[in-house]
Amino acid sequence: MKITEARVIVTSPGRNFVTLKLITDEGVYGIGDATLNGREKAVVAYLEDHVCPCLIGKDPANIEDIWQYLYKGAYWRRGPVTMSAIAAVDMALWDIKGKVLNTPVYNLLGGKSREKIMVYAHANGKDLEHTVDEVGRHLEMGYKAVRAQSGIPGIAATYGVAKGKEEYEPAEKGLPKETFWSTEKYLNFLPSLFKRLRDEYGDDPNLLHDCHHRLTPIEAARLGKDLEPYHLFWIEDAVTAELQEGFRVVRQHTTTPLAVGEVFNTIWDAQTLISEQLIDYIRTSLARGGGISHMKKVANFAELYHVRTGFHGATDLSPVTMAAALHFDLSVNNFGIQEHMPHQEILNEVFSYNYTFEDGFMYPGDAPGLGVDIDEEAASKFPYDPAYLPVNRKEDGTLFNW
Ligand code: EZ4
Ligand code: CO
Repeated sequence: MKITEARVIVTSPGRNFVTLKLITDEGVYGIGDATLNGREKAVVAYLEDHVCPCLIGKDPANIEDIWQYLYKGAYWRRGPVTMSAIAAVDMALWDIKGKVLNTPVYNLLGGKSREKIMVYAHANGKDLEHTVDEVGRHLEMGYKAVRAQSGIPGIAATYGVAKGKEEYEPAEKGLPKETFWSTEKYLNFLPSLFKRLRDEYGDDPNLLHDCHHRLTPIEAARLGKDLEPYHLFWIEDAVTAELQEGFRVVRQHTTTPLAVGEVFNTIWDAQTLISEQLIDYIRTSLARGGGISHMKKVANFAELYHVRTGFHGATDLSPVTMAAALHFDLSVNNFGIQEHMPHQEILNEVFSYNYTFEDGFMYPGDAPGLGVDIDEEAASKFPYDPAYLPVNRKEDGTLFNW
């Protein structure tokens, strides 16, 4: 079998997605997600100009060899653009292998390690009471785990809070929007939200929170300690992790579990974090971390150090990544939790998928391969719509982490 064509499909049903389709001489094809939020066209060019031509004529069965060819063969290693492109190729190859062998991808990854996959939902509100209501609404929908993000008194707009009734979508049309931030106001407010949530809903629900890279290690340590009475499932991205050793400070001070890694690209971004047991959950999605082949190695390495998976699953990850993640989550022993943000209804005009949600858990389905498809004709009706993630400043104007 040979790859005869590699097509990059850019479409915007509600938001932008980049999808790679690999077609073989036997008619079997596979698809992969190459969406890099706010930098989509860079991955399109990387794929079209530098990756697709090299794939023609290759045997799609040799997934590991093709992965290494694209990683080592480029000489220039790592980075979000390169690794997103490699991830898309890798997902498409696993999809093809599953279709050729007529079996779902989870079967190729060692089979089922569990029956169902716990997912967490996003609840957010403009203020504390609104957020409490939204958490309740998601618990009523059956979710066993809910992430709570709230508007903060004195801060005009913050990460994770939706403007209208739709799901939170940070990328906005036009040039990057600028928002303003106060760590002091945030740290003073947040424990009161989780106190109120425990008072209202008791000890059972798994509660999560995303700090979105806005704290220093010692600030994260304070937050972790303040939240200990409310036993969160995790705090996410408490600190940016370019300096992996920074997490030692957080870890020394708090028993609140720590999750990080949605912006990581390879194992080398997490090697110290994992081997020193500085985190509890690794969040790198298959789309950012070079696909199934590389993230399988990361998960297996993490397993040695009691670190579990908790993959990123926001709306900028397409149904292809969601499906691939569910196959992966079902198969690895050290699965922890999966993020789940439903896509907009209109996306269903372009993508079809087999995964399902029921009572707080998801299932990848048993279709051969990943069980996802893209309707290219429908996709062409939704042209690329440039959008950027916001830029964040402190109240005095200092450029800060968004
Ligand atoms: O800001 O996916 O946990 N989820 C997140 C997301 C990210 C977006 C960036 O593209 O942090 O909301
Ligand atoms: Co996050």
